[in-house]
Amino acid sequence: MWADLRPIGRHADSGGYRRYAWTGTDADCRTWFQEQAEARGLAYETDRNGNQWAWLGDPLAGDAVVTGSHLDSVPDGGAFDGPLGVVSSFAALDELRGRGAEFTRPLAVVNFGDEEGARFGLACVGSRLASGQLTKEQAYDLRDGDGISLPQAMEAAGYDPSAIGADPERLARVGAFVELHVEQGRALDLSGDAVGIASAIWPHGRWRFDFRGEANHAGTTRLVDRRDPMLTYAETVLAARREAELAGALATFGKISVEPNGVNAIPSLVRGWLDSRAPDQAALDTVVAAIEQAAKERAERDGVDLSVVRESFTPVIEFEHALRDQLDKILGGRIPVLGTGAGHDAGILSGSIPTAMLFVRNPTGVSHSPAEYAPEDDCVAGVLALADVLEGLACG
Ligand code: HGY
Ligand code: MN
Ligand code: MN
Repeated sequence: MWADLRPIGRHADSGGYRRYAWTGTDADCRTWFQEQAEARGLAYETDRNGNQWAWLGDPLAGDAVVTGSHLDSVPDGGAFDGPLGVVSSFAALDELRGRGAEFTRPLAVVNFGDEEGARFGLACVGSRLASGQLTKEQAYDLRDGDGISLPQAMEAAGYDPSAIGADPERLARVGAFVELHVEQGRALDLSGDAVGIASAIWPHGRWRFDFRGEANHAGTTRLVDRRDPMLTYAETVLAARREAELAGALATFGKISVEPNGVNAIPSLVRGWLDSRAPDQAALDTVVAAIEQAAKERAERDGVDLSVVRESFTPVIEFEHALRDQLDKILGGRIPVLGTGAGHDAGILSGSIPTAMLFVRNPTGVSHSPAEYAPEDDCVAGVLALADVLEGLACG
């Protein structure tokens, strides 16, 4: 399975993955998922929001145990973030069949669409739509960098965008959703464990800062006459680091767009995207407000107009204790329980259905990078732990 998926969307130069929502690469990932489902005799379907489901047993029984993750990536992302959860779900099913497990509840493997939000800027679109946290109207307003709207992209990929929206009937089928994911940090490496259980997800969001100045000639405009938005942007990035340290939070400006983006032209517009996360809402509010304030003050000094728009936000997620403790019990109570700053579909869905997460050790902690890696024996440990959990939940 892993070898079949590996080449899809991998960029030869960087070795990173470019699997963006509703592109040809996304279609290839979806074909891979459908083939894996059908090869196992699972009933395959795509829901109104483009999430893929592979069912064993009666989906309408109402207490299905569902596992899976996402296949899309950030720009030049790693091979494991998302795919490890989907591959491990099919492999865990194979393991359970090998054990001769008798299922007393339906089982499903799911691929949630557009988890990373790399193309349209909003994280977890598939699960947000299904759970009603993103309305059809809001989704219709999403645009990619070329101005293509989400519905246009879906249509071009052969999907009917008019049907997107909350899907309570589908979520009512799910009794529990367990997502296995490569850890995006080093807690398991430091504790010496191959597998961990998630406790919570930090509150986190994405804000777009627009710095509007005045385009001008780099070679003839006196410094005092400039309204250069690049200066304001630069000061804001440095302020983000200072304020994050002060607040015990995280702040990253990882994406920028410049107009006209010419070497010899003072920009008219600089757009910078802030990703900020913190252990609690108060710290997150403090750090973002402080960064906005620093940007405002510098913008006044530079004669630059500033606007800030929050494009994506996920409040703190505390995974349901009953299901988390069930996983802990099934796995023998020896598995560490750890928090994370990374967002996941299991987090988005936790308000609608019981959800839980298993993490697999990432020895370097590196993620959202071609260098992301998890050793095979740890991945196998993850599959076996997931198989134990699914057996404990669906074969009881
Ligand atoms: O950004 C995140 O936390 C996740 O990878 N979508
Ligand atoms: Mn990710
Ligand atoms: Mn992920």
